[in-house]
Amino acid sequence: MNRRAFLRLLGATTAGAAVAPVAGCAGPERSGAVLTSELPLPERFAVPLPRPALARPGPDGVYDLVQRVARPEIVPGARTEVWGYDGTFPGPTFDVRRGRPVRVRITNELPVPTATHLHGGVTPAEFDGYPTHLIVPEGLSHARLSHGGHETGWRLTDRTFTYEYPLDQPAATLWYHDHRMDFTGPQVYRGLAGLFLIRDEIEDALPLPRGDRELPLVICDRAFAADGSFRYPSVDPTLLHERGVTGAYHQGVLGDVILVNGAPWPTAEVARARYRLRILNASNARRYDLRLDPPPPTGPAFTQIGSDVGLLAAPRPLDRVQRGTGGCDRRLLDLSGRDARGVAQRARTGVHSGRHAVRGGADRHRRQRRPVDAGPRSRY
Ligand SMILES: [Cu+2]
Repeated sequence: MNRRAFLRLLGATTAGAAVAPVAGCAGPERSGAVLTSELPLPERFAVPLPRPALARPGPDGVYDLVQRVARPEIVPGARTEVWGYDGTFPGPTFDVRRGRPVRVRITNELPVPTATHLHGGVTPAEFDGYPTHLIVPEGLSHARLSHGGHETGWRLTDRTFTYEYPLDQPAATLWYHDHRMDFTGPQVYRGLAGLFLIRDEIEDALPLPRGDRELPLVICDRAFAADGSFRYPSVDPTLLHERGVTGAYHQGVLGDVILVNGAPWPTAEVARARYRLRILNASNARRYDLRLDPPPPTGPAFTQIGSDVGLLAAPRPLDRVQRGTGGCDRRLLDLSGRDARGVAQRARTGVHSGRHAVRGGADRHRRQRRPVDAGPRSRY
């Protein structure tokens, strides 16, 4: 095993520990509460790291995604109901180019209304996936929907809607996810999230690892019920009427199983070479502290090259990667790891304001931010 190495993500838990904000966003961070699994926890490093499928446009150039129920085997020996884009969790990865607009036709075959928001996308309001612009599945009458007391401003579309993304913005690692008013947290928890990668000529010109050396890592924690389903403390498990969570979970839900690309504590065999890691923290509330174990003897483990607004002006060496779930670029990181040996997560817990995660609604991350033009970027 001289030439190979393994990339693994550990996940021990120290419940209830408050963690200071890393940087940037205002607002207190508080701990969520841990929800424990009723299933025996899966063995660590027993399953290979999956790579999410690639989204592909149809003959008419439109990306067609159907939101539907699926029952994959996430924990070996059990079936878990997920609500996924194309029935997958995470959803298919978009790999698209700056300046080439894409259309994404979402058809909702789930039992609940949905909205899809491209996080970090510079998108016209019409296609932004506002929490109040819902795609309503067949058979669900508009009148039956609970609107949580908000009576105006709703826009309901039957069954299918085509989002148009101009992509007039620099290369960046973005993600798309459900955004339904009051139900974003539980609907993302059930699987409605995926990566959206924008590339451009500036990035093309950089000597970055590509192809197999570019690894998407969608990290999230989940808890499992005895029947294999995701455990979540919704007041109304149908997610049709009453919003909110029970008891101790108002500040966020922490699961006790760490999933990467939808697999529990997976392992990936990697070359002793640099990799580009596209990291998304898709957790409800958990923060991560990622490090190489053992740390490399010669300098920092990682080089940060970008965030969800694009590439940085210059690479930034990092010994560890801390990812939270709040606004700014806390969920997403684009980095290049050196001689990857293993990634250990000294897990800590913590939460952002909880509004986006638990209640949906007027989350602060959703506001549009103009991408920063990071200036000269050809230094590495
Ligand atoms: Cu978002």
